[in-house]
Amino acid sequence: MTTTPVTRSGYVTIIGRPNAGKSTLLNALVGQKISITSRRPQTTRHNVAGIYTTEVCQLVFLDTPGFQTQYSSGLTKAMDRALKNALSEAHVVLWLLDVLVRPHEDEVLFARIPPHTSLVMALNKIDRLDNKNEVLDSIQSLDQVYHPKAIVPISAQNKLQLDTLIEALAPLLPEQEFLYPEDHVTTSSVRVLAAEMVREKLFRLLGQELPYSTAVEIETFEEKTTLTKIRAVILVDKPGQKAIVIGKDGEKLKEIGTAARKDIEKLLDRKVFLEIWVKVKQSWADDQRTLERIGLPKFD
Ligand SMILES: Nc1nc2c(ncn2[C@@H]2O[C@H](COP(=O)(O)OP(=O)(O)OP(=O)(O)O)[C@@H](O)[C@H]2O)c(=O)[nH]1
Ligand SMILES: [Mg+2]
Repeated sequence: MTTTPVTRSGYVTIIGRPNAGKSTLLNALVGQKISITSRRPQTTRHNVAGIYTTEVCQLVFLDTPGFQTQYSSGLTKAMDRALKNALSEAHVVLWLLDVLVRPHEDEVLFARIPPHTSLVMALNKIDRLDNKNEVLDSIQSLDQVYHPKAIVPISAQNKLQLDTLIEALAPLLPEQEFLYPEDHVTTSSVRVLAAEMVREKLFRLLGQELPYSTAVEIETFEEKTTLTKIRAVILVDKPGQKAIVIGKDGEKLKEIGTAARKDIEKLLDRKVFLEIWVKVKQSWADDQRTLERIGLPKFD
């Protein structure tokens, strides 16, 4: 007689402060870039699902915008709504902390975790520690304050201890059939992923010069026989910002376009023709319709 093995499946919502490494972790787990990352805080704006499947379990990780209370605009409210939605789906909450950053605002974030969910904490960037024993003190104090099911020191960037993290998370998921087909790695559409790749290059190539209020919309996405033709629009708030994005003789925009095209080609595994325009749209970050078009949920 053969018995079917018990399968577990569910949502693991990754929360934490901006820059903790949430998106880097998601990409490391699924082995593909599906969530954009950068040195600047507040890179992620909406929830991205990354699916990790083994023979007996499927963990659906939800990457969320970093939690902050410093800024407030239509955009940050929509980002906060995205975090709330992801928390309401969670079977397990994975709270990611930068091992080198002293906590603040953490009680506020902790209070957002729904009471019925299991909490696991991960201390990221251990590759940057000189003395590995330092992490033991942090583990002890976090354990006393938050009583999580587990605390795992990891390095998302160097893929250290990710198996240990999966082993801590998997038993906390409900016994049920897989939620998604086994070969799926994300639920994001290619259109959304393409827009995100462009936004990542903006973050990376403009650095501190990048105006916070920048968004990317895909206007057309056409699958031709030999290539995919994409027309993207970068939205900025003011004419001066348009000049920054375009750069001298259009050099900056060209660099952004080339880098983004390469990433999109890797993602789609085919040739891409990418055309990018920059448009000034004042106060787009407070405009409900624009926010919805770039994939953010409604806010009140
Ligand atoms: N040294 C080191 N750097 C890391 C590690 N994980 C992430 N980083 C870096 O930390 C920065 C922020 O990473 P992200 O993954 O964008 O952080 P995030 O938590 O998604 O940030 P937001 O989307 O802004 O909330 C990037 O420069 C990463 O390369 C790690 O394990 N070690
Ligand atoms: Mg992120």
